[in-house]
Amino acid sequence: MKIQPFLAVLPLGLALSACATTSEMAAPPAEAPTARASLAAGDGSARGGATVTEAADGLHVLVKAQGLTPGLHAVHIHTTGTCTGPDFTSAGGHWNPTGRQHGKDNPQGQHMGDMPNMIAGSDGTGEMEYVVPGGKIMTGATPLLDTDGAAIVIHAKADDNMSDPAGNAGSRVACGVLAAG
Ligand SMILES: [Cu+2]
Repeated sequence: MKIQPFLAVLPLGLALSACATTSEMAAPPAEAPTARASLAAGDGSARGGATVTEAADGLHVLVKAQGLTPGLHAVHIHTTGTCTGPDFTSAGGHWNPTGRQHGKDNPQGQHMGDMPNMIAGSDGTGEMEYVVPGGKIMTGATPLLDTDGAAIVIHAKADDNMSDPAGNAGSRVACGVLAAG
């Protein structure tokens, strides 16, 4: 007598899980996780923004900047999500969860936070797009937004893509804290 209700429940449970799987497959893909930052200079004036979107191949980073001196500027993901002006040393070093040295041209490189230089035009605006291979925003072994977060930093000079730990890129002229959403 006690076995009968149990047997009656089992097929129902299977039916429910089959239903859930079917609706999961039919539903559109979940919205990709994103993180955004508003960039500001040491005096608080706006310097543009950054968007990070998680995809199968890694983190797609798009930085759109304004108010820069024309020429090349290093752009990095720094390891701490704190932007205290005017020097922004609060953002720490480059995001480097894999313990590498700096620079794509460094045999011991590179940091996950290393990205290509941005070219600012004569109007002071510039764009930089890059994919951080294997990066995740909130999940995995090396989440971008770990307990102390992360920041996007633009430097006064170009990154030489080699010198450890920071590419000889000079002072930090803009910073933005990355936040999910
Ligand atoms: Cu930097």
